[in-house]
Amino acid sequence: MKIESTDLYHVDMPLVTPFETSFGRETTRAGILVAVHGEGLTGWGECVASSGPWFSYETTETAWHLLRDFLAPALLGQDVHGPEDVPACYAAVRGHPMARAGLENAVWDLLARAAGLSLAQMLARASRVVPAGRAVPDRVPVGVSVGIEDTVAELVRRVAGYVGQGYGRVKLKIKPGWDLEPVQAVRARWPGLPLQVDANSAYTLADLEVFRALDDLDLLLIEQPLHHDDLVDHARLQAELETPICLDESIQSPEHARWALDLDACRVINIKVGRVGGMTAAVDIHDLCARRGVPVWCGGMLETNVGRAGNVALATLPNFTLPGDISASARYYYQDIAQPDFVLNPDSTVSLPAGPGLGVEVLAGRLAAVSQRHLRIA
Ligand code: OSB
Ligand code: MG
Repeated sequence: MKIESTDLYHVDMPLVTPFETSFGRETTRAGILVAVHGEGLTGWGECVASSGPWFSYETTETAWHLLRDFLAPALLGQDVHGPEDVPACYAAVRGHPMARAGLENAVWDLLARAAGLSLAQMLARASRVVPAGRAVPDRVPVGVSVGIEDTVAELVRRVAGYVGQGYGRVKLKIKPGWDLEPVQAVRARWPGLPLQVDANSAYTLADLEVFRALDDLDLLLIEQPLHHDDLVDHARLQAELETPICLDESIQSPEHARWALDLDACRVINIKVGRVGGMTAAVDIHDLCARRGVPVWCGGMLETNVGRAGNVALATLPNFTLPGDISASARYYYQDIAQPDFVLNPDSTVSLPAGPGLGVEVLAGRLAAVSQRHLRIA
């Protein structure tokens, strides 16, 4: 498949519910939609870099720069046989995994559509641990990630709303000053609820007492408690806790995943396809963890239905044994730029869309309405 052109769309979309983490509150979410064209077909990818360098150093501006000046030009005119040929086109580029993932994932969609396969089928073929003949699941287990609220009462009300909608697993964002009290309140109200917390790197080893107390609350995992770039202190903390530590920010490549497991810095990994540089690396991390008996789950970055469809497909791989941060479309945006929407099934799953590739179609009018700029690289 010869890559004939690439389109970049810088979007900004209002969130249905503002989302607050230890690094701040977001009321809108920026991103870059990437379209690659070849042989009359189009594939879509979503770059999840946000407006500021908070979750990672990447921003929509740095990703735009990388995509416009380095990544899309390197891919232009290339004859791509498999998605794994894409990272090879720009092997010399260091870092910037979210920018790379936006483009690589668009090629996955393009090649899946060309082959008449769903993305989930393509991913199963790429994995080295999926048994031959395994049927692709038609749904994946999901949960909801709940931001920091102004009061514990508001948090409990928010969680009650999601539990009422049918979410069977809840993740609470924590930060110093917003940890034991809200988590204990939610645990007291729902003693059997599968519950986990995410600190987004807001703590240090000096906070050991907070983690000892969280250790008693029967949590599924504690996500990214310490520095975003750290593995050593996470290993020290894991040695003190029964609850598995799950790394998010610290794992930006398959190599980071291997180092983290070798150090026992975590016992679960949150795989975000953007954070690790694309589907190829995501499958590699999935396979590594499967071989080592370490569960993984699919993280989210408040994606549109384009990114969400990719996450749902990824989460069909067999070692995604914990529910993903893949909530229903209505939890994020009033009007998504791609359709169909994802809805929550009564068993706290979302279903895979039908059709080849991602299984969602971008609506040009809706995309134009939320696009701040558009660039064609041809
Ligand atoms: O740390 O998992 C995170 C959103 C933005 C940045 C970081 C994170 C998140 C989420 C959102 O938790 C999960 C979702 O998309 O539902
Ligand atoms: Mg996280």
